[in-house]
Amino acid sequence: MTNLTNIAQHFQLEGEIENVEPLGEGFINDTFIITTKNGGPRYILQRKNKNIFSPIPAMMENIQKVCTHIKKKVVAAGGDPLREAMTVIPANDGKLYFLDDEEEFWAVCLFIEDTIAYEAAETPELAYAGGKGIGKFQSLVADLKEPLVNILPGFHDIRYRFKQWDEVLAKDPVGRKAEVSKEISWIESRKEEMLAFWELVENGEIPTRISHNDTKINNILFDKNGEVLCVIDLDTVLSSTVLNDFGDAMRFYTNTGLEDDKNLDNVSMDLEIFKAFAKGYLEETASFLSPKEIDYLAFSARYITYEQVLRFLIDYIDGDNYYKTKSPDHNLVRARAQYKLLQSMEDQFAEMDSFVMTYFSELQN
Ligand code: GN1
Ligand code: MG
Repeated sequence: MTNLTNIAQHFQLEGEIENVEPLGEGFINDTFIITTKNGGPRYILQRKNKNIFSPIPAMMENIQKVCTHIKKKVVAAGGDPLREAMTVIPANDGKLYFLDDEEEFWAVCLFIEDTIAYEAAETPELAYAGGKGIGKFQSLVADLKEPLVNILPGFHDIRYRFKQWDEVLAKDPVGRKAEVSKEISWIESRKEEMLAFWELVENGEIPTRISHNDTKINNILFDKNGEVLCVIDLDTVLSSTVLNDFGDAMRFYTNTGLEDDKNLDNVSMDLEIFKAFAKGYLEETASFLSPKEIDYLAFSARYITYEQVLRFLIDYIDGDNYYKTKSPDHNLVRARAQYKLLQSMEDQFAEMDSFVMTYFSELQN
């Protein structure tokens, strides 16, 4: 077994290590918290998933570029750069990661104390604050001109996902395809409208900007007054469309049930939460988003939720190689629950869209 203290010792930590313990249940990386003796700083240690993010050193450079850029702005605004931005802690050799004997990549960042991370957007107020947080993150990085390396080719690119889809269906490696014919038809019947949207990104009608790409609510730290302090988990920062961030947040925030709810009656889209997040988000971004981005803002919720149904189904048919799962049908349960959410978004789409359009024009006046 990996000796976590030994791994942690390879980083430039302040103080002596007291212990290293598991933290949270990410689907992709393994996360630990390092405590140092005599009340010294705490740190987050992560084993980064090299099968997904590739190459890890470039991912860490991307993260560092974004953090450095945000820190400069926080300082200029009189804020605290150690609390309002993530701080990457380099290894003893100055690299942003440590490669162990088993060829696993590890990285450390400072743990920000006295913050709250929510698991669900329980109130419109919280959703509004979350919308402001993601909007502000996007506006802080909007003028970051240094290019980021694309360490996740095709991440929210539906054309790429359809390629994976066709391949996995053709192979059917574990014989699960026959039992999911209904689910396959959910995907096939919406293919064209999803590709039509993505074409606008491909041909530049929807611009490419720096986006976070994993905007669930627990990737934002709030302070004790309910204000957004800092956006974390920057593994997926990419140059893509910022609509990914709005859409992914809506997939997460508005769900009245769980991402893997077995009881589909629990799952639907909460329109009030949608409106509250959209309000906060637009207040921070209306000044720089293009008309086309506004046109497709509400649709992005459907796009990302559809993509998530597709990704869970691909992984199910593939035999569960991507997401961590807790039962053999976990990915299928997730796909069904996300599909229920997608249907609820489709049913309420006219209201979602008209809210975005109306609030955006109010902000223009
Ligand atoms: C993964 O590991 P986590 O929970 O941060 C995934 C997201 C999915 C999410 C589903 C790199 O994020 O894209 O939306 O699971 N991240 C990656 O909950 O694939
Ligand atoms: Mg993540």
